[in-house]
Amino acid sequence: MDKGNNLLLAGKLAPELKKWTVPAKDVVDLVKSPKPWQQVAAVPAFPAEKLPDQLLARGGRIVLDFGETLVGKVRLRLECLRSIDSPVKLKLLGAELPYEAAGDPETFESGLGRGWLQEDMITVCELPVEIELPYRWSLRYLVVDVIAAPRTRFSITRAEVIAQSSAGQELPAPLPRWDREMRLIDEAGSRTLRNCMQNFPEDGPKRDRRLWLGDLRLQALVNHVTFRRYDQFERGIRFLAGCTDERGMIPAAVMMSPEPHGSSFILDYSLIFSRLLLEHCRFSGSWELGDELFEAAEKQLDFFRAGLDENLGFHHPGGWLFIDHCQELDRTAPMVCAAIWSAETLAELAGQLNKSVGKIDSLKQKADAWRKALRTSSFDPELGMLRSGYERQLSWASQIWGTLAGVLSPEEARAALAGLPKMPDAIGPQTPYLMHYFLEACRACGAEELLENTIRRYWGGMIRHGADTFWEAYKEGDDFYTPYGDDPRNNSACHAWSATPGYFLRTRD
Ligand code: RAM
Repeated sequence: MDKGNNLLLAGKLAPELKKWTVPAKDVVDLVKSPKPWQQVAAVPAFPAEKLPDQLLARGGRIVLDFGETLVGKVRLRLECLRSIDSPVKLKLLGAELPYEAAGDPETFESGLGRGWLQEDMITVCELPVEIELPYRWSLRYLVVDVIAAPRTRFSITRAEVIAQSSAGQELPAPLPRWDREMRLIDEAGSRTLRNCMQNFPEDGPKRDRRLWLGDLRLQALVNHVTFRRYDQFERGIRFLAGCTDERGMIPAAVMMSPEPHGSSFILDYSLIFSRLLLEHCRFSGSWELGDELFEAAEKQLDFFRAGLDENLGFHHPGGWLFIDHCQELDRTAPMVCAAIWSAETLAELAGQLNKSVGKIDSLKQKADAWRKALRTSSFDPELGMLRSGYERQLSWASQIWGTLAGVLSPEEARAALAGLPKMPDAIGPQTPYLMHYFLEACRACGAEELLENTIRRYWGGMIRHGADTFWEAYKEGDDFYTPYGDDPRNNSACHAWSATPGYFLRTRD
């Protein structure tokens, strides 16, 4: 595989970013009380058309709601009836959620870095003026604080976001077969994907603004039933292939600057590359890319095999195993399952590409041997569930991945998945990423009713908390959960890996 050529071809697939203007909808009050999600609600005060009547002075504050979460550049027009005797200084804070808008960035200490907070200070010496921020934010709310002002009051006469996406503004038409709740869920998923579709498919347009393999595969599913921009997914796949390390490991993430390069390596993400590739070929109908990258995808199994002992027991081979953002999660069983799933996927891809029978059989044999070994070491016949690791930990992740890998039979899987919510001691999911795989497992074993109820409960829960794009981290009942220290303001509230319910709704028989 020619890495340079992959990067070259990825470069050629750079999209045109489509832009549209969205004026602020309402001026809102941020009201703190125990009831709303994260204890802050954005309550409409008056329509934004009335902004010009709102005369501002030092200490003034305006909070704008753009009516939906957008990615783009903020543009403000400031006017004053007379000339001004001193400059206007405004502090701006862009926020995806009310809690983020209500917080003071000065109190932000932990997590991934204050730099991710979308704040800025602008100074203007003459009015009227139109200011457009030079960089993009991901926001629904904009907080404008007047830090300094002339003696004469002034007003914001226009506030808008120049929104952008490679997928364009329009969201797909609603689903005729589903009710209002499901349509809202589907729409929020499509908006999430639209907002992540920038110069390349990003994981989250606020954070990390990076190409992550695990996110890309889930985005590709939603893309297939919505925007169908397969060119952008070929671009993503080629970036990943172009950034493999010297051993041939496909990176989990690609950073674009100063030159595209792999930044993190996660074994389960590398194993998922085969699935991303097979599905891309199937969705786009073009199998050449599959042919080109088959060997690179197959190579990832070697990195898994490095962790196997002579009895096919798996031990942490070093590096990062993800599965979910959850410290106490034992990843042994889910990792073996991810490898089985990957080998099965490669066998399927090999079949499609007319590879030799020997190649297909050897992949299937590997999957079978790993499946048998895991079943023998980790299946608990009394519970009908898979356990993981030395401590024989029970988790959602093991049942989910055990279903996808066929370590659990469809009947066992249906019972196990339905039983999980009644087992408080089983380690639960922390993110919509693992919850996506719960849905995928439901589909794989024919548990459609559970799938539907889960979408209504979990993704519908975010909608009921006010979401119009889906979040990176969501633990039902835990408003302030974050995988990053203890301040949820670093969480992304528009995150690719949570965009998938529409895929299941739109592909339902
Ligand atoms: C976080 C992001 C990203 C994900 C990685 C593993 O940094 O949420 O989307 O893929 O974790």
